[in-house]
Amino acid sequence: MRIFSGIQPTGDKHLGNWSGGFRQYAATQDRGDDAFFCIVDLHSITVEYDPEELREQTLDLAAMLFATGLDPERSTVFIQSHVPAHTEAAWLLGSATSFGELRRMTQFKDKAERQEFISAGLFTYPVLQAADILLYQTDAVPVGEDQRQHIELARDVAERFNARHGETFTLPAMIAPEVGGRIMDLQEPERKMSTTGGTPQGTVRMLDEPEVVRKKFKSAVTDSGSEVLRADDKPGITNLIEIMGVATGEPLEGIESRYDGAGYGAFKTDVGEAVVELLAPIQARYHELRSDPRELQRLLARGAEKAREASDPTLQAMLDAMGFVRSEFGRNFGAARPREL
Ligand code: ATP
Ligand code: LTN
Repeated sequence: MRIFSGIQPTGDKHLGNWSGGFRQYAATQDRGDDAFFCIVDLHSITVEYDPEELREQTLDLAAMLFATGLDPERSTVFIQSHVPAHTEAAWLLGSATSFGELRRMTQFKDKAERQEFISAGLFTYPVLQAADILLYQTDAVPVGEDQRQHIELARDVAERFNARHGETFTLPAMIAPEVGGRIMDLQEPERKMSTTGGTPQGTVRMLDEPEVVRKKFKSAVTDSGSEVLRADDKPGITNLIEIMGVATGEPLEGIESRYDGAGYGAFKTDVGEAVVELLAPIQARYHELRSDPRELQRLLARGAEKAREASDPTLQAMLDAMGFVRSEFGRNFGAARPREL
């Protein structure tokens, strides 16, 4: 099965990203899937950013992807801007995406509210995401729940393109984890944990020191009552039970019965401890990998080579189908070569 997912290099990565992203990516290897993981630096320039930070954070994220379990022998990890097919395909797919579809995207509306300068790139962001996915004839996209609307758009665009120009793309499906597809902010459990849109105290960063992690869990907001049980009117405690479940792998019912009568205080301390234990080996591997940027660059260059090979046939098929002149006299469109003369 062909898998593709993307992750932004800007904004420190957090426990939500691990639960909806990293953890799922590593699981694809155990299933023997053919998987591509892309550091989407071109998406990160759609909001205000610092170029020097982007460069550093791109390598930070590469180290984090390997530290959380991706094996460069089994998975392809690469940087989006190293594969020009992504930007070419995004332009082509823009003609198969409607203004109305893009205007309905909730991520655009949320992010636009926080920007003084709302870039055209922020608006067309989901078209580039569709290009990312469709170029690889992707069967399944592991993401968190917040990406559902974007994956559905990619599917709609693929269907429209196939109907207009003939079968070109596989229709991608989304895979979200059954538990932990939407980890909530520890201070404001009505919104998702996020370094770009959450509260600093309610967001557990992958690189937070153990003491910081413990403190964040101790001060997590809980709900009225004292039962450790999941319920719609207990978003705080429900979130903590889910976090305990994904950190330890224990079924949620087991956690609830184990903490029957224990009270919120003891439970919060234990969830904090479980997360500290989860993060410790990841942080150690991360620091080791990050200390050798040359090796990271080498692995990423190899990933880009594999990604170029895998995506080029789709780009060629798109160009053929859309009516561009295909010539035997050298390059006729960007980095593309004619498929057959
Ligand atoms: P942030 O909100 O912190 O800016 P993001 O969602 O915008 O993060 P990425 O870092 O690219 O951007 O996300 C990587 C993966 O993490 C995506 O698959 C996304 O769905 C998932 N993810 C992000 N936040 C959460 C969360 N709170 N719970 C579960 N999964 C999440
Ligand atoms: N929009 C996603 C990141 C992303 C992505 C992708 C995810 C860009 N391209 C392709 C899956 C597949 C986000 O904000 N998390």
